[in-house]
Amino acid sequence: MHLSEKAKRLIDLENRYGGKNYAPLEVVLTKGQGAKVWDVDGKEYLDFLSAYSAVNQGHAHPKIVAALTEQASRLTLTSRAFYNDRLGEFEKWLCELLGFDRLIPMNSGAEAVETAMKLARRWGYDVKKIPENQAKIIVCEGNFHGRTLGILSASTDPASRGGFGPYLPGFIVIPYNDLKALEHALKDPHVAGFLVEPIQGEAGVVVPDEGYLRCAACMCKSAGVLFIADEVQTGLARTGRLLACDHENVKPDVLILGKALSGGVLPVSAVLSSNEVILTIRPGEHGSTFGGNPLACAVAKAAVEVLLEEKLAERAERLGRIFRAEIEALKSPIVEKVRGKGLLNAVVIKPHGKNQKGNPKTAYDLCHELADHGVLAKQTHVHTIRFAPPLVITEAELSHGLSVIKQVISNSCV
Ligand code: IF1
Repeated sequence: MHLSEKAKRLIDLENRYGGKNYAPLEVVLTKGQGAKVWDVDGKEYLDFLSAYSAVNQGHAHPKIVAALTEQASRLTLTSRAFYNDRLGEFEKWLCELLGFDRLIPMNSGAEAVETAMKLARRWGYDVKKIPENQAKIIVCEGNFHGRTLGILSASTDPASRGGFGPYLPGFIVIPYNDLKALEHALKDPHVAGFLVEPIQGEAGVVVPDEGYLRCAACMCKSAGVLFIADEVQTGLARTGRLLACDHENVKPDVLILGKALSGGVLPVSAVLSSNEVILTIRPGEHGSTFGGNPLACAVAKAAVEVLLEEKLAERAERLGRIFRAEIEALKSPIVEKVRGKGLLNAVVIKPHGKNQKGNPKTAYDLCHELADHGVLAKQTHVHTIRFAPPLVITEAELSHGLSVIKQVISNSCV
């Protein structure tokens, strides 16, 4: 990839002064609009990552930006020491939309997951009467719920977890998409919750068998265990329904939202549940300076309204089918598999040919070639490329993106 002096300088700055906890593709972005982004040299790209599904509504959505600027000039933060005129209205609106009694607002996805874990434990002690310090949460192999110490204690990914011990106890790890394993784990009377992604994102967009979520929720109910859906990535229209759980008509006991809850404008997350669960945490027992701030509430309400007004779930469903069908129709010898739901898709690439270093080409090499040709996507693990454009992508843009992707795949085989 050719880099301008300006791009090089900016990359060098990050490399020199930032922590090295990321290894980004060498593209330096400066502007975005809808499904498009531009780099500092004016080159245009189609964004097929959407900041890991945070920008479902598209970059710089006028309605969300208007809500942001209007509210920013009036009142941004009060802390929860006082009431504000946006939080209650937002809570009522979102709870009624999604059918929950209450919510706790947080900022990042990880904080919302931590909140859900604390709620599960507290509910386990107060309501289920699990003996003190014995509560357990069931999680799945290959999970990704964020990067806090609590969450990485539940992780099975050596890169997320390794070298950060000691770990928090109280997790039972079972294989994903395995109801027998869940049935067995639920026999433990100290289990408070089952925390699960409706589709595993980081694991490579792993879609469970049809019926898995419905059966899992049902089994949790019989066992008196909270079914906790981490919809931070799958939620809010990405998979072709407002929630991925809606595909199976499952209503989680605890729902975790983040990312697209703000359309990628601010970190806004939330945990939604029943009175019975949420009210187990009392004043002073949980919170955050920024959680529920008026700016976040104004932005989040606008962001979710955009999803509904523009029917972005339906759009994701329709365009997702086109995406998968076109990649499958290529019948490329290097495409092992195409999977996903709505506009959360992954293409598994077989190692093939040789890259500049003389090694077989992988998803990583293809992501570089895609970027050269104006399509931004990100590999996950070695062999999988995730494709998740903003849901506002037009059919013409999708078809242009697909022609680039197909061309890069085809050229890469020879
Ligand atoms: C990074 C992956 C995506 C998530 C689910 C909670 C969180 C995430 C299901 C935490 C976050 C991110 C974080 C991002 C990479 C990314 C990711 F590849 F790691 F898996 F999206 F696919 N639950 N996912 O996917 O939310 O605290 O980050 O707001 O760079 O770590 P957060």
